[in-house]
Amino acid sequence: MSKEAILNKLSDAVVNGKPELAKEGANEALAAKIDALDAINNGLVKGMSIVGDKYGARQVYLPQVLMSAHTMYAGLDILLPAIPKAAVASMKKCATAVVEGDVHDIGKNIVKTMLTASGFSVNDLGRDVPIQQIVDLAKNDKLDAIALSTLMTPTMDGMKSAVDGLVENGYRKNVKICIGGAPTSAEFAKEIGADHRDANAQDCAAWLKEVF
Ligand code: B12
Repeated sequence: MSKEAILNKLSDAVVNGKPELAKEGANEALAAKIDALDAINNGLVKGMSIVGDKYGARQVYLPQVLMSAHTMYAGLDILLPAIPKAAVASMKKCATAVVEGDVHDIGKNIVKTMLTASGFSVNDLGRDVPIQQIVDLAKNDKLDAIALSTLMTPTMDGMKSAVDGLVENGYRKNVKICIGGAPTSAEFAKEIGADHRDANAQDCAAWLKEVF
């Protein structure tokens, strides 16, 4: 099978939400000695970007996005370990988290997917994440960016506490803080001292790619 055919197979598998085909394509890519990062970027990620654009244009809906994300991760599980350490070390490090007190993580999972698809090394902390854990991890792991999510008004303060905690531990100037979720706004981001707010995951990934 040609390199192009394998890359198209990976992209189509993600667009159509076929995890078994993504695994098959990933193994074929490694067997054909295709560079793992190339197979990720020009195969899996190409497919996920197509789905992201269709989602933004309301041509596909949440279940398809989640199935495509699941498929991309099925391929990533095989290809990520094959990326040379040096290449991983050069990737910008980002963490995603739904702030303390909030269990709404579907949106955050799409943010995680779009950041991964944009070439970031993403450490997903999950949901209802204690603010201190976010603040400590940022400094200890020397993160380049943090993407915080909340869908509830009562838990928005957790985002301000995260920013304040990073000011206190002296790491604030080293990390970009992005926020999102329906109750948040660009004004709120400014008010709490975060760097950026976006309504959707793709725009956030695009903004972070631009700033780095
Ligand atoms: C699904 C859902 C649930 C599920 C969550 C399942 C899960 N694993 O996430 C369950 C049933 C568990 C749930 C529980 C509750 N829920 Co609820 N839930 C919803 C619902 C219907 C959909 C949210 C969703 O997933 N949308 C789909 C995703 C894809 O969209 P999204 O999250 O908005 O994400 C997109 C953008 O916002 C953005 N984004 C999101 N995060 C981020 C982060 C960054 C950095 C960026 C850039 C972008 C970004 O990008 C995403 C995709 O592009 C909303 C109503 C609504 N329509 O929003 C209510 C809602 C959020 N829930 C609400 C409430 C009150 C609750 C409960 C307290 C109810 C109760 N009394 O028990 C509990 C909360 C418990 C807790 N401690 O968190 C309220 C919040 C009101 C408020 N403003 O405070 C809402 C708005 C419903 C309502 N109208 O009252 N909920």
